[in-house]
Amino acid sequence: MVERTLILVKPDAVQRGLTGETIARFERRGLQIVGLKMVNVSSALARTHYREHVGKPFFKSLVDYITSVPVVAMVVEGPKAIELCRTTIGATDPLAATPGSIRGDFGATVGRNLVHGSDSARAAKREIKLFFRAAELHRYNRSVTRWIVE
Ligand code: DAT
Ligand code: MG
Repeated sequence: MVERTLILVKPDAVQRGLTGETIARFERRGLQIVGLKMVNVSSALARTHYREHVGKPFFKSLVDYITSVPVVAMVVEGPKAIELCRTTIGATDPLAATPGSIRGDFGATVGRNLVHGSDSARAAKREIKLFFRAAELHRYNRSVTRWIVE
């Protein structure tokens, strides 16, 4: 099942010069980047994007963090891309993230966990729309990619 998901290279990863490394992890997994740009996340966009966390004790610091430095937003496409990206990213708390995942290799604390990936088909659809217009997403011929689509 081919899916699309929203990935954000978050401020700490951008600041630490890990943008290329992060993008490469998804490419090497065999996923296709169909949209990519740098975005200054406004407070309004941050609050909408993270609306499920409104009211939690970390919400304000989460919004401050995601709006602090431009992020790199991308839409990634491939078979079961949502779950595949979540596995590539690793557990929310880098302490629990498997070594080999992005958070497991580069993260130390939950408040600076490097990457966002949508957690469901519903979330992916909503989040992609928040960050990209349809005209900013590009398909190209699947027959020249490495995917094997069941
Ligand atoms: P994920 O980013 O793995 O989907 P989430 O949706 O539960 O995790 O939370 C969104 C972000 O909020 C997460 O990447 C980091 C921050 N966060 C989550 N739980 C937290 C906590 N207990 N303390 C501080 N920040 C937290
Ligand atoms: Mg989440």
